[in-house]
Order: sequence, then C-alpha cells, then structure tokens
Amino acid sequence: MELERHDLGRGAWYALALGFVPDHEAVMAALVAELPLVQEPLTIAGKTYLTPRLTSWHGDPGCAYRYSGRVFEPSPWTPGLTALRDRLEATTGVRYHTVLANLYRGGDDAMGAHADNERELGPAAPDDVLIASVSLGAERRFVLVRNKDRADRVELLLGGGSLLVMGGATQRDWRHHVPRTKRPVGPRLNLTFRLFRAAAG
Ligand SMILES: O=C(O)CCC(=O)C(=O)O
Repeated sequence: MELERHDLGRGAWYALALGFVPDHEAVMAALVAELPLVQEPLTIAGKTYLTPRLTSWHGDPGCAYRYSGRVFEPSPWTPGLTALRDRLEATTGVRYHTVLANLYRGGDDAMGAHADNERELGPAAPDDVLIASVSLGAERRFVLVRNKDRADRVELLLGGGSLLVMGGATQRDWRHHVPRTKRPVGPRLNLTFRLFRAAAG
C-alpha cells in the first residue's frame, strides 16, 4: 500500500492510499454492530438540528473534545477501533489518541463544510494538524475548498478501504465537506483518527 502525497501549498498537504482496508465491507459490518452510533443534536445560531449522519466518539481517557459549543467525552476504544488504530500505527508510525466515527446511511446523509482546527488537536493546531481518515463501504465525494479562494478546490472520491491523511496547515487554510448525493448509494462508515495535543505531551 502506497500513500501518495499531494502538496496544497503554504504547508498544507494530503496523502491518499487505496486498499488500506481490503476487507472493508466486513470491517464496516463489525464496527456498525459494535459502536454506539447515534444521531446527535447540533445547535447552530440558536436552532437545534439532528446531525444528518450517525456518530460515535472514542479515545484515550481524558481526551475531551469541544465541537459546536458542546464537550464530548470519548467512549473507550472498542476491539474493532483498536485493530484499525494499530493498523494505522504499523503503516504510518503514528499512534492516534481519538477517533470520530461517522455513519452515512445513504445519499441524504452528509457532512457540512468545516475544518478540524480545534485547539485540542495535535501536533499543534491550527498550523499543524494530523488526521487519518479511513473510509469503509460506499464511495462518496470528499471536497477540500481553500478558505481564501473558494474556486481553489480539490475533489476526491473516497472509496471503501481508502486512507486519506491530511496534515500540516490543511485545517488552517482549507475546509472540507462530504456533499449529499441524489445518486443511490449504500452506507459508508468514515473514521477520522486524531492526535490530541495534551496527550501528545
Ligand atoms: O466522512 C468523511 O470523509 C469526512 C469526515 C470529517 O470531515 C470529520 O470527521 O471531520
């Protein structure tokens, strides 16, 4: 498996590898059975919505995370998540502290434009954030848009079993999203493994 690195300028980069999880459908089925995936409420400008996807947050003890005005305490690592974290460590040499699981049940489920730039994230948010994103199940579009020039965008197709690593200043200078699609698509489970600054020391 080869990670192909792409430079986004000003210290931002991403790297993509296909076939990181060859048995991705089986791994996804096991994780969906294992994880306490729920549709979380999300408050934006005083209005509360349900997230258009199911989520579950896991990590080392003490890795609390702030997102959209809420504090999330991670649930413990599960056997399936630990196996993927260990596989990532063997491939990339990095041991991640937390993971956010997102289950997109179909084309109506999506992720709005955002950057993972919270100050808790390591090695040193926002200038240097390392995120490993593992996709299982159906292929979905993943779009990176530069903050200062929205015409500057990169569209990736994240197929089942792929690994996308975003690093350096990508979370400072770019936002990313997973758009809705009218195309009939099956479920997709995405796992974003993150470094937690305090845990990294
Ligand atoms: O589903 C994806 O590929 C993206 C997930 C994501 O952006 C996130 O967890 O912050």
